Amino acid sequence: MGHLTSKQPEVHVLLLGLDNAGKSTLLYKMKHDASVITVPTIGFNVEMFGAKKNRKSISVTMWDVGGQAKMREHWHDFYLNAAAVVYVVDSADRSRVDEARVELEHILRSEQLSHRPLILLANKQDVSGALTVTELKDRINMRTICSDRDWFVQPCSATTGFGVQDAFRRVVQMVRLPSEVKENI
Ligand code: G3D
Ligand code: MG
Repeated sequence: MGHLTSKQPEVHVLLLGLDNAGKSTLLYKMKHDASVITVPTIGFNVEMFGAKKNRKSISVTMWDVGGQAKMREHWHDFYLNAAAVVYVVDSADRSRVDEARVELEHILRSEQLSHRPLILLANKQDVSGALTVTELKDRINMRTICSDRDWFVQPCSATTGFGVQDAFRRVVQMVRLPSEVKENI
């Protein structure tokens, strides 16, 4: 459904990742520059942002779909219109990196998301002992699993705000507007 009053291009971005990765904290930090107390997301959170891309105003809608196992089966419902995927990883939880990788591989196999850019957020960098971007890139095997798309790994901390605006700027830079996608069909 378009907004009849506005010609502003709209893009939808998926914020995915395991439960407890920090997706909801990140969404609210991006939107309000505020730390909010999050509760495990049942269903989804959604926020709209204004941004500039190629000197045009665009609107970016970010969907934070609950990460618990029982919600993951609904992720594909949100894939259809997604212009990019932001995948959030808890860099401080070494015990779940493999689980995060397997889930990401599963997401990337989705037909609807083929060639969509992937921005991997190495979250919780404020925690001492967190995996660095380089370590995470290796553990997640980014070069191989993202060989067919644009990708970028951004370190951040959703609680302190470190890297959060950079992450948003990167998303805006990497998404393709609906008009650009059509031209390439
Ligand atoms: P989710 O939406 O991906 O499931 P949440 O994750 O945003 O609900 O965050 C899960 C927990 O991780 C929260 O802690 C939240 O405060 C914490 N968290 C999120 N991002 C960061 C970060 O960058 N650094 C640190 N240290 N913690 C973070 P609680 O204790 O409320 O469960
Ligand atoms: Mg949540």
